[in-house]
Amino acid sequence: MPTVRGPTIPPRLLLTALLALGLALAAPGTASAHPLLLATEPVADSTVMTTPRAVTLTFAARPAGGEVTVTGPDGASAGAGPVVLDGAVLVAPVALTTAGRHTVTWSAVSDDGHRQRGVFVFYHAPAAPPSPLAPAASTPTPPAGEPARTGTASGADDGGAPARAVPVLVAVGLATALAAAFLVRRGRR
Ligand SMILES: [Cu+2]
Repeated sequence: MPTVRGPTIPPRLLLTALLALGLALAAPGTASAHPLLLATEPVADSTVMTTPRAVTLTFAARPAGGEVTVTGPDGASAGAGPVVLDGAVLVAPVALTTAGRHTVTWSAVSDDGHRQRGVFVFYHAPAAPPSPLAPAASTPTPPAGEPARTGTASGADDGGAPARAVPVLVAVGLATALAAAFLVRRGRR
């Protein structure tokens, strides 16, 4: 009766097949390590009324390196310093002196050496023409001796301090609750 033997799969063969499937699914994981661009600031195709000091590109994972060039409507570079990698964010300092269409050309390198490239534009439409004599009132002047930081970097730092206080409060609350429970138990004996 050959039909009885047909559907019976040896457990060892099934295990081997499952392992092979697992390996096949795990293999493309290297492709997902490529830095995926999540967001940019300014947003692509947007119009900015302010005068940003940097163009930032946020990736899903920290790239091994990257390059960003920003050019103004006249084709001249709007770069104002070396591009730095801040975690998974590429920060390109800029000095926007001309209103109009700006082009951001970027590339990012993943750990395996593969390079991804992209281009996007944004439009600079300042409410008032930028003047070096009238600094923006909203921009605090860093104290002398402290290096100036980019908007994104300082924003992340500012948000970090209160967030760190929360686990401490939770820990104190838990310790108090445990001590109270312990005292109640002892009191009942
Ligand atoms: Cu790759």
